[in-house]
Amino acid sequence: MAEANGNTADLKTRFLQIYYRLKSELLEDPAFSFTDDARQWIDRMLEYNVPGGKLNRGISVVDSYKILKGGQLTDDEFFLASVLGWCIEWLQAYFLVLDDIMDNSHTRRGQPCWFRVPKVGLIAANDGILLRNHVPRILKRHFGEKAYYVHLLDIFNEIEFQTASGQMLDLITTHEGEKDLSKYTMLVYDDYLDCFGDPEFIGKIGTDIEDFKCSWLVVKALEIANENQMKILSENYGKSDPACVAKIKALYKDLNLEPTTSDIELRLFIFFPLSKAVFSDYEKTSYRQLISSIEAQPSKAVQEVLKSFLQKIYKRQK
Ligand code: DMA
Ligand code: MG
Ligand code: MG
Ligand code: MG
Repeated sequence: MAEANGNTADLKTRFLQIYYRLKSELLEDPAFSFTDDARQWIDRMLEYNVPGGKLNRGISVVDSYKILKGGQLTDDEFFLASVLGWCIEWLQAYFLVLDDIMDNSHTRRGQPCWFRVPKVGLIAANDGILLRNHVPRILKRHFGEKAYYVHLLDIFNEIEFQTASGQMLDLITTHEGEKDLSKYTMLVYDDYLDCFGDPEFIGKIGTDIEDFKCSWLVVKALEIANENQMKILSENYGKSDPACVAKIKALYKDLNLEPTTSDIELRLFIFFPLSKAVFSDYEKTSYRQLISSIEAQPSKAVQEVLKSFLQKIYKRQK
């Protein structure tokens, strides 16, 4: 019963050890006789794409299981929860490898995107498919005999469908925006850190402005811009020229769309809520709304799981 009673660093180390076991199992998969070159390729591809993120998603599975069980996990329970957590990390790696190709991105998790690595290129598209196919192989090996096996397969299919549909919306919406920027409304926006996140810290260089993405920032800017600012938006949004990108970022700052992060600003915000902290205001209101819908959940344990997710992402900087 010597489960992860230790600190967060221990938990992460134990979680990572399970990744190495899963990787070796895949490299030795009896269903396919890999050549040494193939094995090396997969090994390098997995190392490059799977374990290098924050691991929030994967570790959340372990944390949630602990909350729902209401106590510490046995070694077996910890192992199975971690395997499932790694399946989510594998799925995320699959989405990211393909997303970076589609978004023409430069860096991810502090290194060049996989498709930008010499001799990888569009082989990355097949690597993405392989990553996705590793998930059911891992599930079959570790959960194949469980009564709930089919439910696990089903939920991964559901998540993939939802995400791919979301990706499609994100991608085809840019065609609409190119035709008419006013089509970008609050019903269709996405991302914030892409523009104001520090690339050193978030491990990736944002490309939403260049890619004509319908982000929260451009939607809000369209809502509050004056005629002159509107002209700047329509002339510079969606262009890869760094000078155009800089003009958009400067405009966002003029419109007070940058977050207020210092204590002083936050205190000012509390006393003068009408100050122009547009994003921070929005972030706070959303947080309160989420907390009240979580508290409307009948199960206390489910409330706790959802709150632990929210704590991980509220005021996130990466
Ligand atoms: C899509 O969003 C990401 C996934 C994994 C569905 P995005 O392109 O904004 O992500 P990122 O900013 O990390 O490239
Ligand atoms: Mg992207
Ligand atoms: Mg994307
Ligand atoms: Mg993004």
